[in-house]
Amino acid sequence: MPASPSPLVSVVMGSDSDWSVMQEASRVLSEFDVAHEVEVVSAHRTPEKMIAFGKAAASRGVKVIVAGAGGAAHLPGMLAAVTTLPVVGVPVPLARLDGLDSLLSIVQMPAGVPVATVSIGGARNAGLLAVKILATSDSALEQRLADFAADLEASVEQKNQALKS
Ligand code: RP5
Repeated sequence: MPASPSPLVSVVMGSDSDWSVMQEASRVLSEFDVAHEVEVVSAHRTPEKMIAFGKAAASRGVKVIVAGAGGAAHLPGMLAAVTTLPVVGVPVPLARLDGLDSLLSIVQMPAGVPVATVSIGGARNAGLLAVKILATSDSALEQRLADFAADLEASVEQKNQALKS
């Protein structure tokens, strides 16, 4: 079996229970054929793994981290604190508080330690943002994003026409 290419994006989450949301990030990365990895890393339950993972990511060739967590969602921010890589945070909605707690935990970072936070449950956009970051230095990926945007536009017009017919 050929070795899989080394991952350019790390999709990480605080618990396996976040996967139902975070799989959308992985899915869109696959749609764009972006090599990525998926890992459960918890800021609270596996803090030492989380620090080691964040510190090693850049040297392993990872370019963007997409990190999702719910509740007291400290994972994206803590990873951002120990890496120079851009971190995209996904607030995962839990049964209580509808994800507002997750959003506020991720978005309200202190100056100097940014996390690019997407909407509650917005893992697909998080993956797309990672693709866009990679596309700044990859013209083939940039073209695929342009085609994707054109398809999106066409699909809106198609639905508009269907509505009228
Ligand atoms: C967070 O706690 C995880 O990101 C998850 O969203 C939440 C609940 O985890 P489980 O109790 O379902 O494992 O750290």
